[in-house]
Formats: sequence, structure tokens, C-alpha cells
Amino acid sequence: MRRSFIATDAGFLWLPAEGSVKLPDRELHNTLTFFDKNKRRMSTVFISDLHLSPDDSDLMGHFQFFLENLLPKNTRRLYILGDLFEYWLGDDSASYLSQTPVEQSLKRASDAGIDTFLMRGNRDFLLGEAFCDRTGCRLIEEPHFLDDGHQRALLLHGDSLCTDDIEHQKFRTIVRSLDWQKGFLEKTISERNQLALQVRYRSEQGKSIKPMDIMDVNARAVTDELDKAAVRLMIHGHTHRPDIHRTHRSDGTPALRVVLGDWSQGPSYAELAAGHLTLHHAGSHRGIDVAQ
Ligand SMILES: [Mn+2]
Repeated sequence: MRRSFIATDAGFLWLPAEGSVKLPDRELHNTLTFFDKNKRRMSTVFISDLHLSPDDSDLMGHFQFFLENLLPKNTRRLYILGDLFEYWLGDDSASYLSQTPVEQSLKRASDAGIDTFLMRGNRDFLLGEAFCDRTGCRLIEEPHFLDDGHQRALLLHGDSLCTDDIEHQKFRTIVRSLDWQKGFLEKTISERNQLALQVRYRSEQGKSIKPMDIMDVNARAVTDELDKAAVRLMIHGHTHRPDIHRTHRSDGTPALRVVLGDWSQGPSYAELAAGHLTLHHAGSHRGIDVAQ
């Protein structure tokens, strides 16, 4: 089914294929003022869990449209916090996976002056320097400490926080080892594709992952990371449970944990500007002051 989406003052909404939804004039007005208001601030935008795959060319198109037309014009930095792709078979597999147009869109975004940072997720952990060379992205390791002079935050994909998922943590340790990766990348792309089909995360074709399929974070693991980094703000994805949680470090220092959403209901992102963070998901948004 073809999908398309529409910008509203609250964010972006998927429309049905034959969608003849007409925005009332008031909403259109709000949409325009929303974009005007944001023009004057420099923004950092965070996304994750798009799960782009050769099986969903519409989603690929929407991501390209987001990068080229919907990303706030004042976006200075874009952080992709893992699982941009549903699976990645190595940087030589972009064309095999029909992702060359996505790479070209990322390149255009970085050429247009948006600093784009890329963190690997538990699905696209084989993204590497060749991908970055082609797209202009900069690879960042997790946990990544963001300090832009105004804001300090700890960035993670999020799967490392799901310590109750013993099976996943075992898988993570194996596939993150350089020996395993070297052996995997020495195989032909179609051999790699066959192997990737056996991984539990890549289940039946086109099946979307529901939050209940992914365990939530472990509270102790969250506190440990906040303590280690001594920050008051953590941003991650992976769990597909977009939300803003108030939490604290073990010494009682208040902290926020912002969880990014997946893209199954439309473009989903967080925007950080002037000490304020807004989480956009499924056509609604929620903001919180994060000035430190
Ligand atoms: Mn993930």
C-alpha cells in the first residue's frame, strides 16, 4: 500500500493511499507559523529506528522527503542513533539492498551544511567508513557524549540498556567482535544475506516490529550510564517506546531519558534547540526544557 504523509503543526502524519484529507485553514495557518517560529533557532535533530529495507520503498522515499523538505531549515546537526536500516550486510551492499538513493540523499544533506552523525544500531552494526565516505556522515561510537557548548547529553542506540534480554546481549557480543565481522564480510553478499535471514530480528518479510517484541531498558543500566557520564540528559532509541522520562542519577541528581520513536507511523524525531527539546511522534509532539 502506498503511503504519504502531511505536515501539521503537531508534526507529521501518515495518510492513507487515497487520502483526500483536507486540512482546515486554521491548521494550515498553524503549520506555517510553526515553521516560521523555528526558523530563527539552530536545531539539533535526532532520529533512530527507521528500519529502511528493500521491502519498503515508500518508507525510503519518505525518509528522503524528510531530509530534503521537512527537516527544519535551521537544522545544524542531525544525529542518527542506530537502526537506520532494517539490516545491513556491509558497506559494499548498498546497491544490493537498493539503498543507493538514501545514501545520495544523506550526501546532499551533508553537502548542504548539515553535520550528520551516525551511530550503529543492533541491526545495522556493520555500517562503516565506506558508507560514511559516500554519505558525508561521521561515525560515532556509543555511548557518545554530546557537548555543543550549550547542552550536554549522552547518546546511545539503546539496546545496551536492555540488559534483561540475555539472548540479545549474547548476540550483541558476538556480532560486535571484529573477528566475527571480518569473517562475515569475507563471504559473498548473497551468502551474508542468507545468514542474516536466520537472525531472529529479521523475521518474516515486511513484518513490523512491535514494542512488545523488544524488551524495555533496565532501570539499573540507565542509572549506571547516567552516573558514568555525569549528565542530566540521555537520548536513545531502539525500544520503539517514544517518551520523555524523568529519572535521576544514584546521587539523586534529576535527569531526563528521552526515547526516540520508530517510523512506522510517520517521521519521528526529537529536536533540540535553545535549551528546549521537542519529541515528535505519530503526528503529535511533546516538549520539555532541558537547559542545564
Ligand atoms: Mn534497535
